[in-house]
Amino acid sequence: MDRKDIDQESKNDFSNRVNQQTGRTSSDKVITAKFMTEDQMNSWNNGGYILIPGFVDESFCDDMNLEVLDIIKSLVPEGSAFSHAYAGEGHIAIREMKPNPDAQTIEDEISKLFRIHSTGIFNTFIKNENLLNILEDIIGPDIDCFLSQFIFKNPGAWGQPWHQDSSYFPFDREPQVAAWLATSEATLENGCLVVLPGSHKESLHEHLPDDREGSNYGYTEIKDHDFSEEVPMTLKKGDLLLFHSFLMHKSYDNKSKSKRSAMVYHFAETGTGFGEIDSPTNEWISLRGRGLND
Ligand SMILES: O=C(O)CCC(=O)C(=O)O
Repeated sequence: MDRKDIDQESKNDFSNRVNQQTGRTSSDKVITAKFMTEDQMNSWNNGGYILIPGFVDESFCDDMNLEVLDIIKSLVPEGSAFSHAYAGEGHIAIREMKPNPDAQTIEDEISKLFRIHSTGIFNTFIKNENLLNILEDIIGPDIDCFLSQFIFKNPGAWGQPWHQDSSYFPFDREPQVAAWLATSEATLENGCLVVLPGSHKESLHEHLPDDREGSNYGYTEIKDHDFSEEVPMTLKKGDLLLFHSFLMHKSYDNKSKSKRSAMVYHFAETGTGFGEIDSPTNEWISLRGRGLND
């Protein structure tokens, strides 16, 4: 499929589906915490996110950045025909809709690689006990990881507009929790994440298609809100940001000359209902609690 074929109509269809959930609300509070610090609990309850500096070593991030290249190279062998998406061995890679003019290799053209949390180092990360402890305080004792994506954010790549992740998750309970691991430094210039603290207490807003010509398929945007209180999350390599699936967030464009990479996971309570058809990018893996005995 050519880049031009992801047209306005398919973007409108996507946003219509997303908006069937407009108005849904979620609980915002952790009342008793077994593992979180008081500061973490306040940050979650008031802001909708928790920042954990230096959660993993830089070398762990370097290993992730290398392992992701192996997957891309096996998914897209040299000389492969152009495609908007590549799928194989359970993984799905999506090309950047706005091409990087300096691209030399296929990974310079890839936007995101989905469904890698059952593999290698990406699977090791989600078994981290410190991570699971905090998730237990938020989600409860039965925890699944259902979605993962490595975001390459190549030079020139556009940021993702303001959105709430739950607009992508038509589930029967909430919240879900995102874990956004900076595998490179994330700066104002290279496209760090930006959050609107406290917005997780609001309902799901209407998400309209991202109207920038050449924006990635699946990008939608909240337009009925004041974002003047936005807070950029400039992170060092190895820092982890956990956030509520109703938190409004976006990311800046990458105006730098290097990649701004991140490994992003989403967690939910085991047994969460996803309706009749689950998204092809989801894969439910139990990590703690009753799902381990099924
Ligand atoms: O990392 C980015 O640039 C955007 C990520 C994001 O908004 C998301 O994963 O929901």
